[in-house]
Amino acid sequence: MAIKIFHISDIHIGMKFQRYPDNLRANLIESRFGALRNAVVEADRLKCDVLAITGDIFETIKVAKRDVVKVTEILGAFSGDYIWILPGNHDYYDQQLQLWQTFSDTMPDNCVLLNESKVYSFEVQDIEVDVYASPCDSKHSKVNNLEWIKTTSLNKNRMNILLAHGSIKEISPDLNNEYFPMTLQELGSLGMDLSLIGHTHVPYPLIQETTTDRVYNAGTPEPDGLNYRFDGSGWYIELDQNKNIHAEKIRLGTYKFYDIVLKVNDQLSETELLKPFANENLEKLIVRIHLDGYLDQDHYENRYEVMSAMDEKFAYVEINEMALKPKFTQETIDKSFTKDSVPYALLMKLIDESDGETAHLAYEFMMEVMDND
Ligand SMILES: [Mn+2]
Repeated sequence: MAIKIFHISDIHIGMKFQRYPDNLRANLIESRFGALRNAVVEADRLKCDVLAITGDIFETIKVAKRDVVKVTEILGAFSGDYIWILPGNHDYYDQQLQLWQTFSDTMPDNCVLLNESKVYSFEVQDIEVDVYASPCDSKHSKVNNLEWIKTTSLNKNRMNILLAHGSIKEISPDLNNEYFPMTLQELGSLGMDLSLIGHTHVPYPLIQETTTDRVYNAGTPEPDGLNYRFDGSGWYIELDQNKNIHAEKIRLGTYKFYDIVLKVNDQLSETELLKPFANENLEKLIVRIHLDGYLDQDHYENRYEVMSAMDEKFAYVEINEMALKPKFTQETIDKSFTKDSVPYALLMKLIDESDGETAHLAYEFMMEVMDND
């Protein structure tokens, strides 16, 4: 006997993607619903008993009502026993909020809104389960919501599962400690059989499969910006009656973001530009490439032609060529300096005796000094 849980988080329905062109923006907005749909499909395929969502399903407490209804409709397709919904810091719980009223009014019967900090008891596959829910009640908090658990004694005969939302010191950027900060050590000390956490968009642990970890951060199921370089994913987790665990990361996302520096040398070609994206579906990539390096004169002159050929290959591409420079040759030196000058002698020596880059820096420096005269 085992409980099978599908764990997702941070879907951020209602994210707007303002910086992208209309067509793509609409697709990115829709892809977040798509990721939720994919999660339901995967959870059913894996015959999961529970779909656990650990916060920030919605981008904001002011999310459009039709988006809330669309979410509850998607959740309605899940055929497992329970959907556990935890409010996060972006979609925190307040009974006055239209968001959670609409959600409660339209959510499927197997859905349980974990809006109170307390133990919720369930029976799943004949296994008794205590869910320790730590929902957020605000956007920011300097303290996490785990204190009440530290003073509660766990019933070790039951399966103890924590659902919480907030940053985890060891894995999340939270410089000002304002997102319900927790630590892995603190989570470990609670003695839970399983801790399901949301907030950090990068999944934890950063491995594909494990039989030892007890703390999971779901990550986002759909990548949401250039600073996110992973696939969108969720966790499939099995817990048997002896509390043995097995978890596997399941890919859910459609789009992927790349923000990369590409070092080029002498030549710029389509093949060169596409090299970092081998094995990817280019049509679903949103890409920013910072080109850096020196190009042969003719390649430098043709760079825009090669760069613009990328436009139709990706869902979206931006190429920054600020750090791209034409390679200089002896002819360039001949043109710039007279043969008996000091710069001429120095550059010729550097070309002979150093790597190209040093000669280049010296050349640029000299041109700069001359410009300033
Ligand atoms: Mn959050």
